[in-house]
Amino acid sequence: TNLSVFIPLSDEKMMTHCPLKSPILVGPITVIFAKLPSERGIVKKNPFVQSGGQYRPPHCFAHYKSAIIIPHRNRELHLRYLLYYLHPFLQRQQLHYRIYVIHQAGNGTFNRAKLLNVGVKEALKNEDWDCLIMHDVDLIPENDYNLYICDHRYPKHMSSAMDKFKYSLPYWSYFGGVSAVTPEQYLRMNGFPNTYWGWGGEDDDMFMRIQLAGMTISRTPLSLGHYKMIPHKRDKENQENKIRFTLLKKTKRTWKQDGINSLDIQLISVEEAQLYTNITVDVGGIT
Ligand code: UDH
Ligand code: NGS
Repeated sequence: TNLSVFIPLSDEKMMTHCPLKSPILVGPITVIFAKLPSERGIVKKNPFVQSGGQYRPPHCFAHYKSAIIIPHRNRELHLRYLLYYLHPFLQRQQLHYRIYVIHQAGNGTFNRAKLLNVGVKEALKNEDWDCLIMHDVDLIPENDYNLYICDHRYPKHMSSAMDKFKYSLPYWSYFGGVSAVTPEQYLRMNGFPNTYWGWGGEDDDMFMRIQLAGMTISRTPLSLGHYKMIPHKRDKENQENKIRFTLLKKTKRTWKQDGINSLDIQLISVEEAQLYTNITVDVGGIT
């Protein structure tokens, strides 16, 4: 007798890969900063986002795994708007993703690039991400064809058309705002500099190290790399870095010593909030 019985496959075994091109993209998005969304409201709108701000498409295997890394201090309202827009945006791209907010502890001078180094290091402890996306908190993407995935040839500059620069580039080698590197590209350029305190220059240093490491950049086409910046004033502890031009002149000599291989910080806490992983770090100060 034939004893074979019907064994139902678990959901996971039945699951196939997501389509190569997500069928639920909408293209241009209207971004407005009217009434501030509540955190509860955002959670309610994103029921499939798991603790720590992680998401996997529930009905198919994602092709790409991206970590979104946001340097942050004292920009709670910006963060709220970004989360409100970014979670649904990334879900429409059918990505496996997680949002990391890297919070600089204390009131010392801000250090964006060092916080990004911390974010990369911590994110890679969680998961073998194939793409690391560095994301300023005040930039909201306006087109979901701007895919939050890496270019495996070169580091990718994504915020190529910001509203404050009239939807074009301020200068050709601009690498600020939002960018994407693979872990391999990141290691090859020795990560980012730890030595830029205050505003300006660290993104130009990143651009230089990419070239010094024998790479170049790729860029999201200007027609898709549209971002709206949340208007704001200069932050208190992020004054213009007066020595940035001196530092940039030395990058060629310093990049191999200053970077992920010399990162020195005190991790204060790692908490899984509902909408993001909250990493607080003491990055020290100017020495
Ligand atoms: N950031 C914070 N808190 C701070 C400073 C910076 O969260 O106190 C983060 C945040 O993610 C921000 C990013 O670091 O988007 C870059 O900071 P920034 O101050 O350089 O960014 P932005 O270009 O503002 O938005 C510059 C101040 C306006 C000066 C105009 C000079 N042309
Ligand atoms: C350049 C800065 C960059 C900065 C860019 C845009 O001059 O760090 O302006 O700035 N480089 C140096 O200062 C060496 S913005 O208009 O967004 O304030 O990202």
